[in-house]
Amino acid sequence: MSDKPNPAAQPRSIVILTGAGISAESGVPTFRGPDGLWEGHRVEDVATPEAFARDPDLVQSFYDARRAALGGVKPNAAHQALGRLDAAFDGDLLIVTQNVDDLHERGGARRLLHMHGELLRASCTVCGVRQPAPAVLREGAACESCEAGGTLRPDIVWFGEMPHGMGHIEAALADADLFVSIGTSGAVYPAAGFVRTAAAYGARTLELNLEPSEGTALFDEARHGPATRLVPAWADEILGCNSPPGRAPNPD
Ligand code: BV8
Repeated sequence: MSDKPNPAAQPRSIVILTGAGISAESGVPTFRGPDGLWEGHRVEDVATPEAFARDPDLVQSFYDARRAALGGVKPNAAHQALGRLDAAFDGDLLIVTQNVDDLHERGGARRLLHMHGELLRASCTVCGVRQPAPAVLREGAACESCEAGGTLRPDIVWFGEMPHGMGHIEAALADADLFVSIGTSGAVYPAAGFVRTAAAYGARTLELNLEPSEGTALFDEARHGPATRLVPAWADEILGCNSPPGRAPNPD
């Protein structure tokens, strides 16, 4: 039996996992839309080291286009609600995002970890140092830190590559008494397994998603609808501004 206090009342340590669904209402395409294509590409053709080795131009152009598109999108009410929660919640909080856009930062999140990398960063193909990305990588950009004249690739974790920050994430999951998954299909590991890890350490688990994810049965509770409606309401619950759905507000 977990010795953690009932987090439904007031969690003291929260881990939040977000996926493409939290940015969908900002106009950023999700990965597994109805046509199964991702901005006109098969994932295997643009999001693997083999694809990059086979056709670096195609892969660099794909990420250059997505980097350029960031200028045309803005954080939505869900990003802003997590920014508000981050500023006001005085317990431990870690927002782990699978997303590579910068909408969480622009929405005010600070305690944030991009486990799949960031569109606005690049890494050196020789020394591996992660650094700010120039607007365009396709024409070839030199690494700013190594003498070996390494060229830059997108700082994106492709399939088959190790996600960033796994030690930090695992420690946070072990300590969490509440794990919340927002806007992710639960299709990609190791992120899709975080709910099991958190539950095994005694955390309460909550899914906020447009529709049931592949792992929805693993959650103690699931609420389905658009993130811009569910996330602000949930953040207000945590900050004590309103009661969870289905429960009468506290009489006193
Ligand atoms: C690794 C690049 C080793 C970034 C991405 C067989 C079984 C199990 C695992 C594997 C297997 N074979 C291979 C693997 C491992 C593999 C994997 O999981 N493959 C899957 C396909 C089976 N994983 C890896 O290779 C990972 N690395 O395993 O390394 C390792 C690991 C740990 C420790 C040691 C060694 C690397 C994975 C990262 C790959 N990179 N993309 C980029 O270009 O952007 S993954 C890609 O999918 C994105 O990063 C994205 O984050 C991720 C998950 O997608 P979602 O974010 O969930 O998006 P999706 O479209 O799927 O779903 C959106 C959801 O939002 C939907 O549910 C929808 O209903 C909802 N939604 C939509 N609108 C809204 C909404 N919700 C709320 N409101 C709305 N308005």
